[in-house]
Amino acid sequence: MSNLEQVKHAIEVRPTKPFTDQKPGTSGLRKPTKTFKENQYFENFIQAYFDDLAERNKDKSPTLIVGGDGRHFVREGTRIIIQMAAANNIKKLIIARDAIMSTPSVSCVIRKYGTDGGIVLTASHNPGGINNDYGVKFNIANGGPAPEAVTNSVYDKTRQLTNIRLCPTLINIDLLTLGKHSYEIEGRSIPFEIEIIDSVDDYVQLMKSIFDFDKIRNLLNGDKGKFPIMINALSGVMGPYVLRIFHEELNAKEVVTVKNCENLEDFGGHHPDPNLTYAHELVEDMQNGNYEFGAAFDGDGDRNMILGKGGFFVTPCDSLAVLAANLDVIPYFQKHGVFGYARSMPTSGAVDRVAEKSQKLIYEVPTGWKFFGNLMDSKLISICGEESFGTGSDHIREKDGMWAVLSWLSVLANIDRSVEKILQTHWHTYGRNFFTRYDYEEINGAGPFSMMKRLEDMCTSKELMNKTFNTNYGNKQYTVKIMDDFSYTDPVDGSYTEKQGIRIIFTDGSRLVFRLSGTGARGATVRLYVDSYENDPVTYTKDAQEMLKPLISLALEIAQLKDFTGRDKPTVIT
Ligand code: VG1
Ligand code: CO
Repeated sequence: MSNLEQVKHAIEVRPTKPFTDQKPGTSGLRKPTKTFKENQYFENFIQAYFDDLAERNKDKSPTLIVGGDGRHFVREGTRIIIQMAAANNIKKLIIARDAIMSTPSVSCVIRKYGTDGGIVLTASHNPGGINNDYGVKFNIANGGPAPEAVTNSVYDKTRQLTNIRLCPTLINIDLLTLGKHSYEIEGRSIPFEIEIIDSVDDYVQLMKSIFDFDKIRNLLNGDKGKFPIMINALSGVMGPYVLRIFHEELNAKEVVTVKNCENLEDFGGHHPDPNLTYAHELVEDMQNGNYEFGAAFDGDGDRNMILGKGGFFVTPCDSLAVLAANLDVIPYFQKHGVFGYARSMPTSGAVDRVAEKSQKLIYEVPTGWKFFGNLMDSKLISICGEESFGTGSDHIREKDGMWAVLSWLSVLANIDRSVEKILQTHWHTYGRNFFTRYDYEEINGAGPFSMMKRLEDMCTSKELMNKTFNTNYGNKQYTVKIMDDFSYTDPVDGSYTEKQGIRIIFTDGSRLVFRLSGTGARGATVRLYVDSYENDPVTYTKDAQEMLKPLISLALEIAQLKDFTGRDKPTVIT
């Protein structure tokens, strides 16, 4: 279905004032929703992106994907992008039905349709609604988040912007009906095209080409009996994907209980971050022991949390390691082979053990999925992950919550029907990395910055080198081997990124990491990461918080965290 309107739409050049604070963080630009809606803040950022895109595509009119996680202002934002794209020489926009598309799905369709990139309207795990957060993320032609060279260049443009360009008469576009439309724009030699697609279809097709759906169906309700599971979408974007895959494709309505699968503009008040604190509903549901497996996703569907029976928690670091060790049960990897692995710097070294044993390469990159793209494009890695509940592979260039869940179900179908047993076996083979993350969210004032500055100075002065700390826990002692501010040189394009977090590495291999979050929209969030390796099997059943107590107290002491932040306990413990 294609229709060419006969009216010509005029381009308006509207004056605007530049903003100084449109610097994208770890994953796009995130601000309070109200900030985006006021004073053409959103329009300015989009215009700067189009200006940058024009510079990169001198001989070409780009085609882009547009979609968002359904939060407040995603649909309106999409309509603004339509008006602006038409006036900025964009050839075509491919838009998800109702403008709703998960982040992994955007990556999937950028690659499938071979477009020049995409715009994702999401603040991901940040809460949504008029009183919460909004965000904009740009993806490039490989389907992944724009690298810093691009986001820095867009940022430069935001600070010089004087005009925005739009076609104000391009209104009432039907975003609900699949089809193609074409519009004549004054002063343009080619028409402007819009195509509305069903992104769930494209994504499901990709999943069916990766996994053995028959085997997963058989796990859930087959010859070995029923395997009840619980999936909670936290009212984010994943609802339609969950219902389609579990209830339709896998035909497992009877054994797959779903919650919060209706996508709501304020996520039903949920903080759509799948961790033990914000997804406590899933934790409680699992604790009743009726489900063998549980999973939750974040607002835009790229994160996942995996739980076993009784609420047994799989840390994202272990999830990455277990999947890395068992990729050969998944048809996609049987066909394409497994290259190396990668993790973000704060992620525990569990996957490193798997790499060592299987003699594969392992890369350590700064926090943020954009750093994995080059490694995947160059076939250096097949799977990668972050401690922040992100796991993914080279099937796309974003982390992928549903992919992680289907990977886990594949492992459960092939290796052992118990999540906990899979972990125990894994630890007995590789040893166990105990890991925790403490988040101190939304701190006002300069404290967190002063704290980080002091830690940076301690790296420079090397004052902690070889220093031994006694702790109040038995006779546990730690001696500092390395203290530095993490930097990274991309092995593919040589790009250099610095100041990515303070690391303190002790002689026994334990690590402390301190970072400031780059995704918060108000105040500063301090993250403390603790990682410690044990290979004595009596420890494997121990509680991570108990095991890590000496290191945590040492971290708080070294950083003088309470003095700088005024907080005596974290907002979230993972
Ligand atoms: C956080 C996580 C990081 C993740 C990023 C985007 O960043 O730590 O691992 O890649 O969020 O995830 P920061 O800078 O706040 O620590 V998502 O799902 O919110 O796009
Ligand atoms: Co996300």
